Amino acid sequence: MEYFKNIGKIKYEGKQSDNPFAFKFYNPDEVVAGKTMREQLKFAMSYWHTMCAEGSDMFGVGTMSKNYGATNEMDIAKNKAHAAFELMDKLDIDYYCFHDRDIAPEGASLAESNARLDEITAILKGLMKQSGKKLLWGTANCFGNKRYMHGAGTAPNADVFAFAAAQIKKAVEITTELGGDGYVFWGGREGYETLLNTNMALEQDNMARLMRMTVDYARSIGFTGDFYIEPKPKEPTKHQYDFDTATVLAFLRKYDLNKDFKMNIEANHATLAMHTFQHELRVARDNGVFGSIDANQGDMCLGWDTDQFPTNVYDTALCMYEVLKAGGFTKGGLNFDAKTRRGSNTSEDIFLAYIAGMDAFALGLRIADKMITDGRIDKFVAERYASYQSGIGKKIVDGTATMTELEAYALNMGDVTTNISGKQEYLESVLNSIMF
Ligand code: XLS
Ligand code: CA
Ligand code: CA
Repeated sequence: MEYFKNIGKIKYEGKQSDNPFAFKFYNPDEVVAGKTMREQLKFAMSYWHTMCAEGSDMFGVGTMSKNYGATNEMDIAKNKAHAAFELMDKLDIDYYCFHDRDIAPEGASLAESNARLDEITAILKGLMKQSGKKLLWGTANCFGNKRYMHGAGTAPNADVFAFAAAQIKKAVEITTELGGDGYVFWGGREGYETLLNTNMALEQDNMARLMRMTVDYARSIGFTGDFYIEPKPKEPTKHQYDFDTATVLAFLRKYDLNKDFKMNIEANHATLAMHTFQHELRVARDNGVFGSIDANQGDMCLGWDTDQFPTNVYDTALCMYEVLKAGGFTKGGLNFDAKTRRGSNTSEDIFLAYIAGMDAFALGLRIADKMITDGRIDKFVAERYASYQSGIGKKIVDGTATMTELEAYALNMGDVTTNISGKQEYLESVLNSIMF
């Protein structure tokens, strides 16, 4: 059965093409910065937005159907799996990501939910074998069901914690069964609405306990992928514990989990935390925890998580600059955690949205490579810090300078006589000249 009948395989046609169903910048086999674009970008499809989300919001019902011609919920799930692989094949996407509840609907009991997961996992495994597609990461949806209204790992009720642990155990098992390269923790409802009812210390200790148990269990059953935490400052809770990369790093270090986890950085979550996407990536890179990316963008005029397909090429260029500087992806990749707008309600729109996002990242990669070979920006930054390469600066960096020595140096100097311009506007124009 073919689900997207009027759409064929999307091919690269180059930027002169006006065929909406063609890539203009993403040429999978072209080598950019030493690897093929396919290897550099490692695109993934998000099962939840692409295969499941029907466009509902808090003011209205869905505008698209994701039933794939079936009526019974397990038949829908089966058809969905086949449709997902057709879509990935047509878009030439090699990876996918899912929550447990995206692939199989929750049953009346945990045992039934698990049996449903086994049934769909077997189908996905077969489809992966046929197509060569891979699982970038799996995760558990520990936020949608009402039992998680006060959180999962950070719930005040130990029974909820136990249920979440059981759900995560199964999600880790199916991720392992499918050869997943990663397992994600996203905070879901792990945060709080008011400190008047919250024991923040216990909640965070418990979250760390759950993460430690998950890592130990996953390794014991042969999971060799990476673990990720995905920072987000707010939504659904007022305050999410995994606020941003810096906050998550402090948490991981406190609980001695920093060897086990890397970051999954989402663009829209960065801007919700009042950071740029590049900032979050830089913090991760500088601290050796850069892992994977949820590619999307927010809306400058809206303060919530709109999960739009990424089309802003400045952002994708600066993102790919960080990725290249980090040495490229290892087990991570670019997962389109993005959905079409509610008004873009046809399956053609989904294809057009992926093409737009993939082309925006392909452009970003091409520009990032040019930024690095052009060298003006890197050279400027290196020269800006040149005073740390000799004399007193070198002593500071080497850790041999003392306060007394620095005082003597400053007294002798009188005052600082040279302070070179930061040239922000010039650098922004350099970036434009590289881009256009
Ligand atoms: C929600 C998150 C979520 C994670 C996976 O805002 O982006 O979709 O990526 O649970
Ligand atoms: Ca995400
Ligand atoms: Ca998001």
